[in-house]
Amino acid sequence: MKCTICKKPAVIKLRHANLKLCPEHLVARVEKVVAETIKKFRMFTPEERVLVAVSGGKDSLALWGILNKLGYRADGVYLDLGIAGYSGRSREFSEGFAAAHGLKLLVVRVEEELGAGIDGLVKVARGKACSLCGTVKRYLLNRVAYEGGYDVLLTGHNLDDEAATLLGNTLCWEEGYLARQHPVLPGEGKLVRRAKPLVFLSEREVAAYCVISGIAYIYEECPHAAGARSITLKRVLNELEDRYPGTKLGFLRGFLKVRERFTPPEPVELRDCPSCGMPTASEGLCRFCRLKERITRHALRVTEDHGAPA
Ligand code: Q46
Ligand code: ZN
Ligand code: ZN
Repeated sequence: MKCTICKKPAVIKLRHANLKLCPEHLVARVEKVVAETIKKFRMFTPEERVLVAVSGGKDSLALWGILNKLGYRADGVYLDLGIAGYSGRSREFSEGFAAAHGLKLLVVRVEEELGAGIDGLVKVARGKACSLCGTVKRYLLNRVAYEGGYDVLLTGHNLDDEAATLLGNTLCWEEGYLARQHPVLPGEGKLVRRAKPLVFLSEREVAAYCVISGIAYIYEECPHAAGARSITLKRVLNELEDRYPGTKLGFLRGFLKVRERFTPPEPVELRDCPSCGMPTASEGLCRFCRLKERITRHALRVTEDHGAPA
């Protein structure tokens, strides 16, 4: 197999792009796609302060590395979620990458902010682990970005992630979620702009980029991911992609074209949470503060039970 561009030995075949690429041209393609996506969707400018949500996985570390190479001013933020057998390792990879590249990494421990990590939270709160974790991550990442004065918060969602989310939202006709699915969401008040510069790159391309560039990342999946709906959606899309190359890219690109025809839902009025001051659509406490309260109440009950005379 030869590289479509230079005819040297190719290491990857990208059927959806009709390309076979050598290491050098794979790296060049990935960086070019990211640079073009940032410009096309006006995600941010070189003058703006960028914060990358870093998980220790291939996508976020590749993204951080690429931004650095492209000359953007990007710091990282790592949320230590408190997930046994996963958080410690993912933190090591994140800190290792930051140290090796001389980059600034903010580390936030969920347990310190919430009173418990995700493993503790799932024991006391109703809801699935990933849904609770999603609430905590969205809240803390936004708050860190806002308090740090960053212009934009980036996540490493790739094409496979985006296509799976889109399929999930389409199957249930989740109009609100569909209206908000876009490579860049503008900021407003205390909600910081969010963007996903890897959405047009497949998981395979990003993994190959990391291997070629010598980026060490965590291979293990979060233990809570087992059985998640997103994994089934990805498997279905992979089967389609195998048979009809370009399915995922066409699905996402087509959606972004027709999305403009959808009527956006009425904007939700946001208020400041009376406890933390961050924006919320609820009348009272924001969802994060409600979870925090639940954990505090649970901890108090446990202390009282243990402290009560027999
Ligand atoms: S970290 Fe959190 Fe993911 Fe683990 S609990 Fe689910 S959402 S799977 S990306
Ligand atoms: Zn080549
Ligand atoms: Zn709050």
